[in-house]
Formats: sequence, C-alpha cells, structure tokens
Amino acid sequence: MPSPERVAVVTGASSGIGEATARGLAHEGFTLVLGARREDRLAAVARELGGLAIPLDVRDLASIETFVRAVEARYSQVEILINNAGLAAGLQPVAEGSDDDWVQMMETNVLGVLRVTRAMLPLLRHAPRAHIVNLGSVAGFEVYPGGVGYTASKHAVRAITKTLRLELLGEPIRVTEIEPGMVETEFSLVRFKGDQQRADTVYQGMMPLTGADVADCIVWAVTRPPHVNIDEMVVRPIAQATVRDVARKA
Ligand code: NDP
Ligand code: 8X3
Repeated sequence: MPSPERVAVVTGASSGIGEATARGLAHEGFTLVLGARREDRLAAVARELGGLAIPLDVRDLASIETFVRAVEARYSQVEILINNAGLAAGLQPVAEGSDDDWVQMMETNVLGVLRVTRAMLPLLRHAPRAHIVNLGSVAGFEVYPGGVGYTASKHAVRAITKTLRLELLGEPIRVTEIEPGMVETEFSLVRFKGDQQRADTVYQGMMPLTGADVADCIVWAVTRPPHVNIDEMVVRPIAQATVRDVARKA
C-alpha cells in the first residue's frame, strides 16, 4: 500500500524514461503524481500504477502553477521530484538553426526545470527529507555537430543541478543528475518530428539503453540512505563510448 507521506512527482511521465521511472518508484511504494501534456497517455500510466495524473506543460508558467496547486491540494509535502520532461528538436548546424527548435528546447529543458523546481521547493521543504533528480545527458558535457540547441540546454541542466546543490547545502534535500547516453524511447522520433525511419537509424546495429535501464539508476539513487547523495551518474550502452563513437554491427 503506498504511503501518502512519500510522494514522488515525475514530469514527462507519459513515455520513455519518465514512464519507466514512475513504474520503478511505484514498485518502491511511492505515491505518484505524474505530469505531461498528452493527457490520455498520462492517465493510462497513472491508472496502471495507481497515481495521480495532472496535465503539465513545463513551457507554460501558468500550467506549472496550476500543477503545483493541484499537488498542494492533495499532499502537504513531496519527497521526490524527477525533472524528466525534456526533448531535442532538430539536428541542424548553427548556420541553419531553427529559432522555433532552439526556443522549444530552451523553454522545455532549461526554463522548465528551473520553474518546476522553484514552484515545487516549498513542498519539498515540507518533507523531512527530499530529493531532486534532474535528467541531464551525456550532451551536458559533450557536443556534436547539429546538436547545439540540445547540448547547450543539457549543459545548462548541469549548471542548474550544481547550483541547486550549493544553494540547498545544509538542508535535507539531495540533488542528483542522471546523464544517459543513447536510450531508445520516443526521443529520436520527437527530434525528427515524427520521421520513424530516421529515428530508427539512430539505434541501427547497436543495442541502446531502455527507459527501464535509466529508471533503475534513478530508483537506485533515490533509495540510498538519506545521508548519501549520488551527485551524478553517467550511463551509456556498452556500444557507446562518446556521443560520436558508437560500435554498430552491419
Ligand atoms: P520521450 O520523448 O520518450 O519522453 C519525453 C517526455 O517529456 C514525455 O513524457 C513528454 O510528454 C515530456 N515532455 C516534453 N515536453 C514537455 C512539456 N513541454 N511539458 C511537459 N512534459 C513534456 O523521451 P525520453 O524519455 O528519452 O526523455 C526523457 C528525458 O531524458 C529528457 O529530458 C531527455 O532529454 C533525457 N535524455 C534522453 C536520452 C535519450 O537518448 N532518449 C538520453 C539522455 C537524456 P508529453 O509529450 O506528453 O508532454
Ligand atoms: C540524448 C543523447 O547523444 O542524442 O540526451 O544527445 S544524445
């Protein structure tokens, strides 16, 4: 039976790593609050896992505020915040970069994490111990041609994570960044705007991580004893050494 005192909020829980993390946290007995834009998908996950689904667009401040008010109406404290909602849009060099793509990535991956964290902090501070987990990426410390909007946004997530760890020092709030390499989710389909064939080529001839592989790392980090802070965790498929070095079979 989930304890109402141990609430975990997962943004971007309608697919991929967020959905898998929600599943892992439910298994550990956390009470789930799940946010994302695709309400039908989110409701299905919440129904299956017994959590609360609340529509959330992390690009929209009013949506974040409504989301947090809905959490507050139900729970007095939140123990875990998983800042997972995020995306890549496009793969163009700077010279051909799309403003819309850059704005979408910055608003989602950077401002979204900042605004959700700011809005959730009072509830996290009400918990006897809390934990913020940010989904960074190997793109937070590596770069590749065409990836600038995404890599810049994930470099920013790294800065946000480190800043939070300094600002929350002395409080019982842990701060962790998970930095995955290639994970086969809807990530590439979103990046290539629905082009399934192009998305499939990203993982051709190699075995990528799954959302569940990354969720395992997240669940492990949040279930360490409260005095143990996993600062960051880099996790890649064995076939990937860097963002650009991937061993593929013909
Ligand atoms: P998915 O596309 O499968 O999932 C992304 C999730 O983010 C969806 O649930 C989506 O929900 C949500 N989301 C996107 N935009 C918004 C928004 N504006 N408001 C609320 N929710 C939003 O991809 P992944 O599971 O792979 O991605 C999850 C995180 O992991 C991202 O931060 C990504 O950058 C990171 N990551 C992914 C890697 C990979 O290779 N897949 C590697 C390293 C990091 P909805 O569309 O319903 O709103
Ligand atoms: C996703 C990994 O290599 O596509 O965060 O940037 S990569």
